[in-house]
Amino acid sequence: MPEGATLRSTKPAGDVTELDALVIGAGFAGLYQLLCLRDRLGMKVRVVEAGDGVGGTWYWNRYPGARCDSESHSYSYYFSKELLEEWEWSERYPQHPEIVRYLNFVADKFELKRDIQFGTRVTAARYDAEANKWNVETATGDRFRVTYLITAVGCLSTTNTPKFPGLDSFKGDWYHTGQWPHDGVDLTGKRVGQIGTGSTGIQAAPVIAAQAKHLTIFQRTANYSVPANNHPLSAEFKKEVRDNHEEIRKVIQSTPNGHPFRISERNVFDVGDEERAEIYEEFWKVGGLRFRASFQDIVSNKEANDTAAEFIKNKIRSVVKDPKTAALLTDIDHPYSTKRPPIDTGYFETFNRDNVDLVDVKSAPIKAITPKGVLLENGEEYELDIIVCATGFDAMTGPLLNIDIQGRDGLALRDVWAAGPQTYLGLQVAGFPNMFTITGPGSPSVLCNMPVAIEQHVEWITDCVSDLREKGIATIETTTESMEKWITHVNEAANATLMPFAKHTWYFGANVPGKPRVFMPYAGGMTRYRLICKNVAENGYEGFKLSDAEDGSALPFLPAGDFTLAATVPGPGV
Ligand code: NA7
Repeated sequence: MPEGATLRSTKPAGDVTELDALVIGAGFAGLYQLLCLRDRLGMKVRVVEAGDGVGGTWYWNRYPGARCDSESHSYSYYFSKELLEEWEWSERYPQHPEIVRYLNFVADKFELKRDIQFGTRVTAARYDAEANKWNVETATGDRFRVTYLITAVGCLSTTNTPKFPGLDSFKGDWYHTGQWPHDGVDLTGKRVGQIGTGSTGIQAAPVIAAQAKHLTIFQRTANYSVPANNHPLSAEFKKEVRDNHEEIRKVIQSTPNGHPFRISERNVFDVGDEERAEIYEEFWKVGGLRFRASFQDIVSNKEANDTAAEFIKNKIRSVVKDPKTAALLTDIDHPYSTKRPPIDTGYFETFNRDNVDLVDVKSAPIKAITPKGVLLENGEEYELDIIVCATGFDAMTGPLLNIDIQGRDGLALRDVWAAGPQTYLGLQVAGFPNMFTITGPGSPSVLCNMPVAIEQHVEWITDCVSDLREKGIATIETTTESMEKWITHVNEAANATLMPFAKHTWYFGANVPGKPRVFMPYAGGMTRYRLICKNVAENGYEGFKLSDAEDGSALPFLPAGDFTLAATVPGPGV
Protein backbone atom coordinates (compact mmCIF):
# COMPACT_ATOMS: atom_id res chain seq x y z
CA MET A 1 0.00 0.00 0.00
CA PRO A 2 1.49 3.37 -0.92
CA GLU A 3 2.25 5.98 1.71
CA GLY A 4 -0.92 7.88 2.46
CA ALA A 5 -4.13 8.11 4.33
CA THR A 6 -6.36 5.10 4.80
CA LEU A 7 -8.60 5.98 7.70
CA ARG A 8 -10.07 9.42 8.10
CA SER A 9 -12.73 10.84 10.30
CA THR A 10 -16.15 10.02 8.85
CA LYS A 11 -18.15 10.71 11.96
CA PRO A 12 -20.41 13.72 12.20
CA ALA A 13 -19.10 16.11 14.85
CA GLY A 14 -20.56 15.26 18.22
CA ASP A 15 -20.32 11.47 17.99
CA VAL A 16 -17.98 9.91 20.50
CA THR A 17 -15.85 6.88 19.69
CA GLU A 18 -15.34 4.61 22.68
CA LEU A 19 -12.03 2.77 22.77
CA ASP A 20 -9.80 0.91 25.20
CA ALA A 21 -6.82 3.02 24.22
CA LEU A 22 -5.92 5.97 22.07
CA VAL A 23 -2.36 6.42 20.84
CA ILE A 24 -1.25 9.85 19.61
CA GLY A 25 1.26 9.65 16.75
CA ALA A 26 2.10 7.12 14.04
CA GLY A 27 5.88 7.09 14.17
CA PHE A 28 8.10 4.26 15.41
CA ALA A 29 6.43 4.44 18.84
CA GLY A 30 2.78 4.69 17.82
CA LEU A 31 2.98 1.88 15.29
CA TYR A 32 4.50 -0.58 17.71
CA GLN A 33 2.18 0.47 20.54
CA LEU A 34 -0.83 -0.15 18.30
CA LEU A 35 0.46 -3.57 17.35
CA CYS A 36 1.10 -4.55 20.98
CA LEU A 37 -2.22 -3.40 22.40
CA ARG A 38 -4.37 -4.55 19.50
CA ASP A 39 -2.75 -7.83 18.49
CA ARG A 40 -1.16 -8.99 21.75
CA LEU A 41 -3.75 -7.79 24.25
CA GLY A 42 -6.77 -7.80 21.95
CA MET A 43 -7.75 -4.24 22.83
CA LYS A 44 -9.78 -1.78 20.82
CA VAL A 45 -7.20 0.84 19.87
CA ARG A 46 -6.84 3.70 17.47
CA VAL A 47 -3.84 5.79 16.52
CA VAL A 48 -4.54 9.41 15.69
CA GLU A 49 -1.89 11.07 13.52
CA ALA A 50 -1.63 14.65 12.25
CA GLY A 51 0.28 13.68 9.09
CA ASP A 52 -1.21 12.00 6.06
CA GLY A 53 1.05 8.99 6.36
CA VAL A 54 3.08 7.01 8.86
CA GLY A 55 6.53 8.17 9.98
CA GLY A 56 5.92 10.60 12.82
CA THR A 57 8.91 12.91 12.96
CA TRP A 58 10.16 11.35 9.73
CA TYR A 59 6.93 12.20 7.97
CA TRP A 60 7.77 15.91 8.25
CA ASN A 61 11.53 15.98 8.58
CA ARG A 62 12.53 15.59 4.92
CA TYR A 63 15.02 18.40 4.26
CA PRO A 64 17.81 17.97 1.67
CA GLY A 65 20.24 15.34 2.92
CA ALA A 66 17.94 14.14 5.75
CA ARG A 67 19.47 10.98 7.07
CA CYS A 68 19.50 9.12 10.36
CA ASP A 69 22.61 9.23 12.57
CA SER A 70 22.03 5.71 13.88
CA GLU A 71 23.33 2.82 11.81
CA SER A 72 20.50 1.35 9.77
CA HIS A 73 20.76 -2.21 11.06
CA SER A 74 20.16 -0.86 14.57
CA TYR A 75 17.59 1.74 13.53
CA SER A 76 14.99 -0.98 13.27
CA TYR A 77 12.42 -2.80 15.30
CA TYR A 78 13.80 -5.96 16.85
CA PHE A 79 10.54 -7.47 18.14
CA SER A 80 9.84 -9.57 15.07
CA LYS A 81 12.27 -12.12 13.65
CA GLU A 82 10.20 -12.29 10.49
CA LEU A 83 10.35 -8.54 10.00
CA LEU A 84 14.11 -8.57 10.53
CA GLU A 85 14.45 -11.27 7.90
CA GLU A 86 12.21 -9.55 5.37
CA TRP A 87 13.66 -6.04 5.49
CA GLU A 88 17.09 -5.07 4.15
CA TRP A 89 18.66 -1.62 4.48
CA SER A 90 20.74 -0.28 1.61
CA GLU A 91 23.12 2.16 3.32
CA ARG A 92 25.05 2.40 6.56
CA TYR A 93 22.94 5.43 7.56
CA PRO A 94 19.44 5.35 6.11
CA GLN A 95 18.18 8.32 4.15
CA HIS A 96 14.78 9.84 4.83
CA PRO A 97 12.87 8.09 1.98
CA GLU A 98 14.19 4.68 3.00
CA ILE A 99 13.10 5.18 6.62
CA VAL A 100 9.60 6.18 5.49
CA ARG A 101 9.52 3.13 3.19
CA TYR A 102 10.54 0.95 6.14
CA LEU A 103 7.80 2.29 8.39
CA ASN A 104 5.22 1.82 5.63
CA PHE A 105 6.48 -1.71 5.15
CA VAL A 106 6.01 -2.38 8.88
CA ALA A 107 2.56 -0.76 8.93
CA ASP A 108 1.44 -2.80 5.92
CA LYS A 109 2.94 -6.07 7.10
CA PHE A 110 1.08 -5.87 10.41
CA GLU A 111 -2.04 -4.28 8.88
CA LEU A 112 -1.77 -1.28 11.12
CA LYS A 113 -3.17 1.43 8.84
CA ARG A 114 -6.74 0.29 9.27
CA ASP A 115 -6.53 1.51 12.86
CA ILE A 116 -4.71 4.75 12.19
CA GLN A 117 -6.69 7.93 11.61
CA PHE A 118 -4.47 10.20 9.52
CA GLY A 119 -4.75 13.92 8.93
CA THR A 120 -6.12 14.38 12.44
CA ARG A 121 -4.42 16.48 15.10
CA VAL A 122 -5.24 15.89 18.76
CA THR A 123 -5.91 19.22 20.45
CA ALA A 124 -7.14 18.27 23.91
CA ALA A 125 -7.32 15.35 26.32
CA ARG A 126 -9.18 15.62 29.61
CA TYR A 127 -9.51 13.03 32.34
CA ASP A 128 -12.96 12.34 33.73
CA ALA A 129 -12.33 10.84 37.18
CA GLU A 130 -15.88 9.70 37.77
CA ALA A 131 -15.95 7.57 34.64
CA ASN A 132 -12.20 6.88 34.74
CA LYS A 133 -11.97 7.81 31.07
CA TRP A 134 -9.97 10.18 28.96
CA ASN A 135 -11.99 12.45 26.67
CA VAL A 136 -9.94 13.32 23.63
CA GLU A 137 -10.69 15.99 21.01
CA THR A 138 -9.16 16.67 17.63
CA ALA A 139 -8.87 19.74 15.44
CA THR A 140 -11.30 18.14 13.00
CA GLY A 141 -14.02 17.69 15.61
CA ASP A 142 -13.57 14.01 16.47
CA ARG A 143 -14.23 12.93 20.02
CA PHE A 144 -12.92 9.82 21.71
CA ARG A 145 -13.57 8.37 25.14
CA VAL A 146 -10.84 5.96 26.16
CA THR A 147 -9.42 4.16 29.18
CA TYR A 148 -5.73 4.54 28.34
CA LEU A 149 -4.13 7.56 26.73
CA ILE A 150 -0.71 6.90 25.27
CA THR A 151 1.35 9.69 23.79
CA ALA A 152 3.74 8.66 21.01
CA VAL A 153 4.32 12.23 19.89
CA GLY A 154 8.11 12.10 19.43
CA CYS A 155 10.80 14.21 21.07
CA LEU A 156 11.76 16.32 18.05
CA SER A 157 8.50 16.92 16.26
CA THR A 158 7.60 20.49 17.22
CA THR A 159 9.72 22.85 15.15
CA ASN A 160 11.39 25.91 16.61
CA THR A 161 11.50 28.94 14.35
CA PRO A 162 13.02 31.92 16.14
CA LYS A 163 10.80 34.98 16.08
CA PHE A 164 12.97 36.95 13.66
CA PRO A 165 11.40 40.38 13.21
CA GLY A 166 10.30 40.84 9.61
CA LEU A 167 10.24 37.17 8.62
CA ASP A 168 6.84 37.71 7.00
CA SER A 169 8.20 40.59 4.94
CA PHE A 170 10.75 38.39 3.17
CA LYS A 171 10.11 38.48 -0.58
CA GLY A 172 11.66 35.09 -1.18
CA ASP A 173 10.60 31.75 0.33
CA TRP A 174 11.57 30.39 3.70
CA TYR A 175 11.33 26.87 5.08
CA HIS A 176 12.00 25.08 8.33
CA THR A 177 13.93 21.87 7.79
CA GLY A 178 11.48 19.97 10.00
CA GLN A 179 8.48 21.09 7.90
CA TRP A 180 10.02 20.69 4.47
CA PRO A 181 7.57 20.64 1.53
CA HIS A 182 6.77 17.09 0.51
CA ASP A 183 7.35 17.74 -3.17
CA GLY A 184 10.77 19.29 -2.46
CA VAL A 185 12.20 22.72 -3.18
CA ASP A 186 14.14 23.51 -6.33
CA LEU A 187 17.25 25.34 -5.18
CA THR A 188 18.83 25.54 -8.62
CA GLY A 189 20.19 28.97 -9.36
CA LYS A 190 19.06 30.31 -5.97
CA ARG A 191 20.90 32.28 -3.33
CA VAL A 192 20.20 30.29 -0.20
CA GLY A 193 20.78 31.32 3.41
CA GLN A 194 20.90 28.58 6.01
CA ILE A 195 20.44 29.52 9.66
CA GLY A 196 21.69 26.85 12.06
CA THR A 197 24.58 24.43 12.29
CA GLY A 198 23.21 21.62 14.47
CA SER A 199 22.92 18.02 13.24
CA THR A 200 20.37 19.08 10.65
CA GLY A 201 22.29 22.07 9.27
CA ILE A 202 25.45 19.99 9.11
CA GLN A 203 23.66 17.31 7.07
CA ALA A 204 21.83 19.75 4.83
CA ALA A 205 24.61 22.21 3.94
CA PRO A 206 26.63 19.98 1.57
CA VAL A 207 23.49 18.93 -0.30
CA ILE A 208 22.15 22.50 -0.56
CA ALA A 209 25.55 23.80 -1.65
CA ALA A 210 25.71 21.27 -4.47
CA GLN A 211 22.37 22.53 -5.85
CA ALA A 212 22.17 26.21 -5.07
CA LYS A 213 23.87 29.05 -6.87
CA HIS A 214 25.20 30.30 -3.55
CA LEU A 215 24.89 29.21 0.07
CA THR A 216 25.45 31.48 3.05
CA ILE A 217 25.64 29.60 6.33
CA PHE A 218 24.80 31.65 9.42
CA GLN A 219 26.59 30.08 12.38
CA ARG A 220 25.85 31.06 15.96
CA THR A 221 27.59 28.19 17.73
CA ALA A 222 30.41 26.31 16.07
CA ASN A 223 29.98 22.56 16.29
CA TYR A 224 32.05 19.40 16.26
CA SER A 225 31.26 16.84 13.61
CA VAL A 226 32.71 13.47 12.74
CA PRO A 227 32.56 12.01 9.21
CA ALA A 228 29.71 9.52 8.91
CA ASN A 229 31.67 7.39 6.47
CA ASN A 230 28.33 6.51 4.96
CA HIS A 231 28.34 3.91 2.20
CA PRO A 232 26.11 1.36 0.52
CA LEU A 233 26.01 -1.84 2.53
CA SER A 234 27.93 -4.70 0.98
CA ALA A 235 26.38 -8.11 0.35
CA GLU A 236 28.75 -9.52 3.02
CA PHE A 237 27.59 -7.01 5.63
CA LYS A 238 23.94 -7.61 4.84
CA LYS A 239 24.50 -11.35 5.24
CA GLU A 240 26.33 -10.79 8.51
CA VAL A 241 23.38 -8.78 9.80
CA ARG A 242 20.91 -11.41 8.59
CA ASP A 243 22.84 -14.21 10.27
CA ASN A 244 23.33 -12.36 13.56
CA HIS A 245 20.09 -10.64 14.44
CA GLU A 246 20.01 -12.20 17.86
CA GLU A 247 23.55 -11.09 18.66
CA ILE A 248 22.89 -7.55 17.40
CA ARG A 249 19.72 -7.38 19.46
CA LYS A 250 21.67 -8.35 22.55
CA VAL A 251 24.23 -5.62 21.88
CA ILE A 252 21.77 -2.80 21.21
CA GLN A 253 19.74 -3.78 24.26
CA SER A 254 22.75 -3.84 26.56
CA THR A 255 24.71 -0.73 25.52
CA PRO A 256 24.08 2.60 27.25
CA ASN A 257 22.98 4.34 24.02
CA GLY A 258 21.33 1.44 22.26
CA HIS A 259 23.86 1.54 19.43
CA PRO A 260 25.26 -1.62 17.86
CA PHE A 261 28.76 -1.22 19.31
CA ARG A 262 30.30 -1.33 22.74
CA ILE A 263 32.09 1.62 24.32
CA SER A 264 35.74 0.94 25.03
CA GLU A 265 36.58 0.29 28.68
CA ARG A 266 39.87 2.15 28.21
CA ASN A 267 40.30 5.67 29.59
CA VAL A 268 41.97 8.46 27.62
CA PHE A 269 44.99 8.69 29.91
CA ASP A 270 45.49 4.92 30.09
CA VAL A 271 47.55 5.34 26.92
CA GLY A 272 50.33 7.72 25.86
CA ASP A 273 49.90 10.64 23.46
CA GLU A 274 51.10 8.74 20.42
CA GLU A 275 48.95 5.69 20.98
CA ARG A 276 45.94 7.93 21.73
CA ALA A 277 46.41 9.77 18.46
CA GLU A 278 46.52 6.45 16.61
CA ILE A 279 43.34 5.28 18.34
CA TYR A 280 41.51 8.50 17.49
CA GLU A 281 42.70 8.19 13.91
CA GLU A 282 41.43 4.63 13.70
CA PHE A 283 37.98 5.58 15.10
CA TRP A 284 37.85 8.68 12.88
CA LYS A 285 38.15 6.41 9.85
CA VAL A 286 35.38 4.16 11.14
CA GLY A 287 33.37 7.35 11.58
CA GLY A 288 29.95 8.23 12.94
CA LEU A 289 29.00 7.96 16.59
CA ARG A 290 31.53 5.15 16.98
CA PHE A 291 34.22 7.84 17.35
CA ARG A 292 32.82 8.62 20.80
CA ALA A 293 33.23 4.98 21.80
CA SER A 294 37.02 5.14 21.42
CA PHE A 295 37.48 5.85 25.15
CA GLN A 296 34.96 5.49 27.91
CA ASP A 297 35.68 8.73 29.79
CA ILE A 298 35.30 11.20 26.90
CA VAL A 299 31.82 12.12 28.11
CA SER A 300 32.64 12.28 31.81
CA ASN A 301 36.17 13.71 32.21
CA LYS A 302 36.87 17.23 30.94
CA GLU A 303 40.63 16.69 30.44
CA ALA A 304 39.92 13.47 28.55
CA ASN A 305 37.29 15.26 26.49
CA ASP A 306 39.77 18.05 25.65
CA THR A 307 41.96 15.53 23.81
CA ALA A 308 39.06 14.40 21.62
CA ALA A 309 37.97 18.00 21.07
CA GLU A 310 41.45 19.05 20.00
CA PHE A 311 41.73 16.06 17.66
CA ILE A 312 38.50 17.05 15.90
CA LYS A 313 39.47 20.72 15.71
CA ASN A 314 42.76 19.74 14.07
CA LYS A 315 40.86 17.67 11.56
CA ILE A 316 38.66 20.68 10.75
CA ARG A 317 41.76 22.88 10.33
CA SER A 318 43.31 20.31 8.01
CA VAL A 319 40.22 20.31 5.76
CA VAL A 320 39.14 23.96 5.63
CA LYS A 321 41.48 25.97 3.41
CA ASP A 322 40.53 29.53 4.38
CA PRO A 323 42.15 30.21 7.79
CA LYS A 324 39.47 32.73 8.85
CA THR A 325 36.69 30.26 8.12
CA ALA A 326 38.63 27.47 9.85
CA ALA A 327 39.07 29.71 12.91
CA LEU A 328 35.32 30.38 13.08
CA LEU A 329 34.49 26.71 12.66
CA THR A 330 36.87 25.66 15.44
CA ASP A 331 35.91 28.37 17.91
CA ILE A 332 33.77 25.84 19.77
CA ASP A 333 32.49 26.83 23.21
CA HIS A 334 31.54 23.45 24.68
CA PRO A 335 33.14 20.05 25.22
CA TYR A 336 32.69 17.43 22.52
CA SER A 337 29.42 15.50 22.75
CA THR A 338 27.83 17.79 25.36
CA LYS A 339 25.52 18.98 22.59
CA ARG A 340 24.05 16.31 20.35
CA PRO A 341 27.17 15.19 18.38
CA PRO A 342 26.54 15.56 14.64
CA ILE A 343 28.01 13.29 12.00
CA ASP A 344 28.43 14.47 8.43
CA THR A 345 29.17 13.76 4.82
CA GLY A 346 31.49 16.46 3.54
CA TYR A 347 30.35 19.28 5.86
CA PHE A 348 33.70 20.96 6.45
CA GLU A 349 34.75 20.33 2.82
CA THR A 350 31.70 22.38 1.79
CA PHE A 351 33.43 25.54 3.02
CA ASN A 352 36.12 25.06 0.34
CA ARG A 353 33.53 25.57 -2.39
CA ASP A 354 33.49 28.91 -4.21
CA ASN A 355 29.72 29.21 -3.73
CA VAL A 356 29.70 28.86 0.07
CA ASP A 357 30.31 31.47 2.78
CA LEU A 358 30.26 31.22 6.54
CA VAL A 359 28.87 34.16 8.50
CA ASP A 360 29.39 34.49 12.24
CA VAL A 361 26.10 35.42 13.90
CA LYS A 362 27.48 35.06 17.39
CA SER A 363 29.46 38.29 17.31
CA ALA A 364 26.80 40.02 15.17
CA PRO A 365 23.44 38.29 15.76
CA ILE A 366 20.60 38.28 13.26
CA LYS A 367 18.68 41.52 13.83
CA ALA A 368 15.86 41.00 11.37
CA ILE A 369 14.73 39.40 8.16
CA THR A 370 14.17 42.10 5.57
CA PRO A 371 12.32 41.85 2.24
CA LYS A 372 15.72 41.14 0.68
CA GLY A 373 17.28 38.71 3.14
CA VAL A 374 19.07 38.56 6.49
CA LEU A 375 20.16 41.70 8.34
CA LEU A 376 22.74 41.45 11.12
CA GLU A 377 23.12 43.75 14.09
CA ASN A 378 26.35 45.14 12.62
CA GLY A 379 24.36 46.42 9.63
CA GLU A 380 25.53 43.78 7.16
CA GLU A 381 22.71 42.53 4.94
CA TYR A 382 22.73 39.31 2.92
CA GLU A 383 20.48 39.19 -0.13
CA LEU A 384 18.79 35.84 -0.53
CA ASP A 385 16.14 34.03 -2.55
CA ILE A 386 15.51 31.28 -0.01
CA ILE A 387 16.03 31.08 3.75
CA VAL A 388 16.38 27.65 5.34
CA CYS A 389 15.78 27.63 9.10
CA ALA A 390 17.71 24.64 10.42
CA THR A 391 16.90 26.00 13.84
CA GLY A 392 15.82 22.85 15.63
CA PHE A 393 12.90 21.88 17.80
CA ASP A 394 10.97 22.70 20.94
CA ALA A 395 12.32 19.37 22.07
CA MET A 396 10.73 16.77 24.29
CA THR A 397 8.07 18.89 26.00
CA GLY A 398 6.86 20.92 22.99
CA PRO A 399 4.84 18.12 21.33
CA LEU A 400 3.05 17.30 24.61
CA LEU A 401 2.40 20.86 25.72
CA ASN A 402 0.90 21.69 22.34
CA ILE A 403 -2.01 19.51 23.41
CA ASP A 404 -4.29 20.79 26.17
CA ILE A 405 -3.87 17.84 28.52
CA GLN A 406 -5.80 18.01 31.79
CA GLY A 407 -5.71 15.34 34.47
CA ARG A 408 -7.59 15.04 37.76
CA ASP A 409 -9.70 18.07 38.72
CA GLY A 410 -8.70 19.94 35.59
CA LEU A 411 -5.01 19.86 36.50
CA ALA A 412 -3.22 21.14 33.39
CA LEU A 413 0.01 19.50 32.24
CA ARG A 414 1.13 22.99 31.20
CA ASP A 415 0.87 24.07 34.86
CA VAL A 416 2.54 20.97 36.31
CA TRP A 417 5.43 21.50 33.89
CA ALA A 418 5.59 25.28 34.17
CA ALA A 419 9.03 25.10 35.77
CA GLY A 420 10.18 22.17 33.63
CA PRO A 421 8.95 18.65 32.96
CA GLN A 422 8.25 16.38 35.91
CA THR A 423 7.71 12.68 35.39
CA TYR A 424 8.29 9.37 37.05
CA LEU A 425 10.62 7.31 34.83
CA GLY A 426 9.62 9.52 31.90
CA LEU A 427 6.53 7.33 31.73
CA GLN A 428 3.88 9.02 33.85
CA VAL A 429 2.92 12.30 35.51
CA ALA A 430 1.18 12.49 38.91
CA GLY A 431 -2.44 13.55 38.49
CA PHE A 432 -2.75 11.95 35.04
CA PRO A 433 -4.00 8.39 35.68
CA ASN A 434 -3.69 5.81 32.90
CA MET A 435 -1.71 8.22 30.73
CA PHE A 436 1.67 7.01 29.51
CA THR A 437 4.27 9.12 27.70
CA ILE A 438 6.45 7.07 25.35
CA THR A 439 10.03 8.44 25.45
CA GLY A 440 8.82 11.23 27.71
CA PRO A 441 11.17 13.69 29.43
CA GLY A 442 13.13 11.93 32.15
CA SER A 443 13.66 8.81 30.04
CA PRO A 444 16.79 8.06 27.95
CA SER A 445 14.97 8.93 24.68
CA VAL A 446 17.18 11.29 22.66
CA LEU A 447 20.36 10.05 24.36
CA CYS A 448 19.60 6.60 23.01
CA ASN A 449 19.12 5.12 19.57
CA MET A 450 15.40 5.94 19.42
CA PRO A 451 13.88 2.63 18.24
CA VAL A 452 15.66 0.84 21.09
CA ALA A 453 14.28 3.28 23.67
CA ILE A 454 10.85 3.08 22.05
CA GLU A 455 10.67 -0.72 22.06
CA GLN A 456 11.53 -0.81 25.75
CA HIS A 457 8.88 1.78 26.63
CA VAL A 458 6.17 0.22 24.48
CA GLU A 459 6.83 -3.24 25.90
CA TRP A 460 6.84 -1.94 29.48
CA ILE A 461 3.56 -0.08 28.94
CA THR A 462 2.01 -3.12 27.25
CA ASP A 463 3.03 -5.44 30.09
CA CYS A 464 1.73 -2.92 32.59
CA VAL A 465 -1.65 -2.54 30.87
CA SER A 466 -1.85 -6.33 30.57
CA ASP A 467 -1.22 -6.70 34.33
CA LEU A 468 -3.85 -4.09 35.14
CA ARG A 469 -6.44 -5.74 32.95
CA GLU A 470 -5.68 -9.21 34.27
CA LYS A 471 -6.10 -8.09 37.86
CA GLY A 472 -9.00 -5.78 37.15
CA ILE A 473 -7.11 -2.72 38.34
CA ALA A 474 -8.85 0.38 37.04
CA THR A 475 -6.06 2.96 37.37
CA ILE A 476 -2.34 3.36 37.63
CA GLU A 477 -1.00 6.75 38.63
CA THR A 478 2.33 7.95 39.89
CA THR A 479 2.79 10.39 42.77
CA THR A 480 4.52 13.70 43.27
CA GLU A 481 7.01 12.06 45.66
CA SER A 482 7.90 9.42 43.06
CA MET A 483 8.50 12.15 40.48
CA GLU A 484 10.69 14.08 42.93
CA LYS A 485 12.81 11.01 43.61
CA TRP A 486 13.15 10.30 39.92
CA ILE A 487 14.06 13.87 38.98
CA THR A 488 16.73 13.91 41.69
CA HIS A 489 18.23 10.88 39.99
CA VAL A 490 17.86 12.38 36.48
CA ASN A 491 19.87 15.37 37.71
CA GLU A 492 22.45 13.15 39.40
CA ALA A 493 22.89 11.22 36.13
CA ALA A 494 23.30 14.41 34.09
CA ASN A 495 25.79 15.83 36.57
CA ALA A 496 27.93 12.71 36.27
CA THR A 497 28.53 13.66 32.63
CA LEU A 498 29.98 16.78 31.04
CA MET A 499 26.62 17.75 29.55
CA PRO A 500 25.93 20.49 32.10
CA PHE A 501 29.00 22.26 30.62
CA ALA A 502 26.86 23.13 27.62
CA LYS A 503 23.90 24.86 29.23
CA HIS A 504 22.70 26.40 25.96
CA THR A 505 21.54 23.13 24.42
CA TRP A 506 18.06 21.85 23.64
CA TYR A 507 18.68 19.10 26.22
CA PHE A 508 18.18 21.98 28.70
CA GLY A 509 15.41 23.63 26.69
CA ALA A 510 17.76 26.57 26.21
CA ASN A 511 17.13 26.96 22.47
CA VAL A 512 13.56 28.18 23.00
CA PRO A 513 13.30 31.63 24.62
CA GLY A 514 11.39 31.47 27.91
CA LYS A 515 11.52 27.69 28.19
CA PRO A 516 12.58 26.50 31.68
CA ARG A 517 16.22 25.41 31.87
CA VAL A 518 15.98 21.85 33.05
CA PHE A 519 18.02 18.90 31.82
CA MET A 520 15.32 16.74 30.25
CA PRO A 521 16.61 13.34 29.09
CA TYR A 522 17.90 10.61 31.43
CA ALA A 523 21.67 10.30 31.06
CA GLY A 524 22.17 7.24 33.25
CA GLY A 525 22.22 4.98 30.20
CA MET A 526 19.63 2.74 28.61
CA THR A 527 20.98 -0.41 30.26
CA ARG A 528 20.56 0.99 33.75
CA TYR A 529 17.19 2.50 32.87
CA ARG A 530 15.88 -0.78 31.44
CA LEU A 531 16.78 -2.56 34.66
CA ILE A 532 15.19 0.13 36.84
CA CYS A 533 11.90 -0.10 34.93
CA LYS A 534 11.96 -3.90 35.09
CA ASN A 535 12.53 -3.87 38.85
CA VAL A 536 9.81 -1.27 39.41
CA ALA A 537 7.27 -3.50 37.64
CA GLU A 538 8.44 -6.75 39.21
CA ASN A 539 8.27 -5.22 42.68
CA GLY A 540 4.59 -4.42 42.23
CA TYR A 541 4.86 -1.08 40.44
CA GLU A 542 6.79 0.81 43.07
CA GLY A 543 6.12 4.51 42.92
CA PHE A 544 2.72 4.02 41.25
CA LYS A 545 -0.63 4.07 43.02
CA LEU A 546 -2.86 1.25 41.80
CA SER A 547 -6.58 1.34 42.46
CA ASP A 548 -8.04 -1.65 44.26
CA ALA A 549 -8.42 -4.81 42.20
CA GLU A 550 -11.79 -5.86 40.80
CA ASP A 551 -12.16 -8.57 43.44
CA GLY A 552 -11.91 -5.88 46.10
CA SER A 553 -8.43 -6.76 47.26
CA ALA A 554 -6.58 -3.63 48.35
CA LEU A 555 -3.25 -3.01 46.71
CA PRO A 556 -0.78 -1.29 49.02
CA PHE A 557 1.16 1.68 47.70
CA LEU A 558 4.84 0.81 47.47
CA PRO A 559 6.94 3.97 47.46
CA ALA A 560 9.54 4.52 44.78
CA GLY A 561 13.05 3.52 45.76
CA ASP A 562 15.86 6.04 46.19
CA PHE A 563 17.50 5.84 42.83
CA THR A 564 21.23 6.56 42.72
CA LEU A 565 23.92 5.76 40.19
CA ALA A 566 25.81 3.85 42.88
CA ALA A 567 22.81 1.70 43.74
CA THR A 568 21.86 0.85 40.17
CA VAL A 569 24.30 -1.51 38.59
CA PRO A 570 25.30 -1.12 34.95
CA GLY A 571 28.24 1.00 34.02
CA PRO A 572 28.75 4.36 32.33
CA GLY A 573 25.83 6.36 30.99
CA VAL A 574 25.32 8.30 27.78
P1 NA7 B 1 19.64 21.98 16.86
O1 NA7 B 1 20.66 20.99 17.23
O2 NA7 B 1 18.82 22.60 17.93
O3 NA7 B 1 20.36 23.11 16.00
C1 NA7 B 1 19.73 24.33 15.72
C2 NA7 B 1 20.72 25.28 15.14
O4 NA7 B 1 20.07 26.52 14.87
C3 NA7 B 1 21.86 25.60 16.09
O5 NA7 B 1 23.03 25.75 15.35
C4 NA7 B 1 21.41 26.92 16.70
O6 NA7 B 1 22.46 27.71 17.21
C5 NA7 B 1 20.79 27.58 15.49
N1 NA7 B 1 19.90 28.67 15.86
C6 NA7 B 1 18.75 28.58 16.55
N2 NA7 B 1 18.22 29.82 16.71
C7 NA7 B 1 19.05 30.69 16.12
C8 NA7 B 1 19.06 32.08 15.96
N3 NA7 B 1 18.09 32.85 16.47
N4 NA7 B 1 20.09 32.65 15.30
C9 NA7 B 1 21.06 31.88 14.80
N5 NA7 B 1 21.13 30.55 14.92
C10 NA7 B 1 20.13 29.96 15.58
O7 NA7 B 1 18.59 21.36 15.82
P2 NA7 B 1 18.84 20.30 14.66
O8 NA7 B 1 17.62 20.25 13.84
O9 NA7 B 1 20.12 20.58 13.97
O10 NA7 B 1 19.03 18.97 15.42
C11 NA7 B 1 18.02 18.47 16.28
C12 NA7 B 1 18.10 17.01 16.39
O11 NA7 B 1 17.40 16.43 15.31
C13 NA7 B 1 19.41 16.38 16.28
O12 NA7 B 1 20.14 16.44 17.40
C14 NA7 B 1 19.08 14.98 15.88
O13 NA7 B 1 18.75 14.24 17.01
C15 NA7 B 1 17.94 15.14 15.04
P3 NA7 B 1 22.91 27.52 18.77
O14 NA7 B 1 23.63 26.22 18.82
O15 NA7 B 1 21.62 27.48 19.57
O16 NA7 B 1 23.72 28.69 19.06
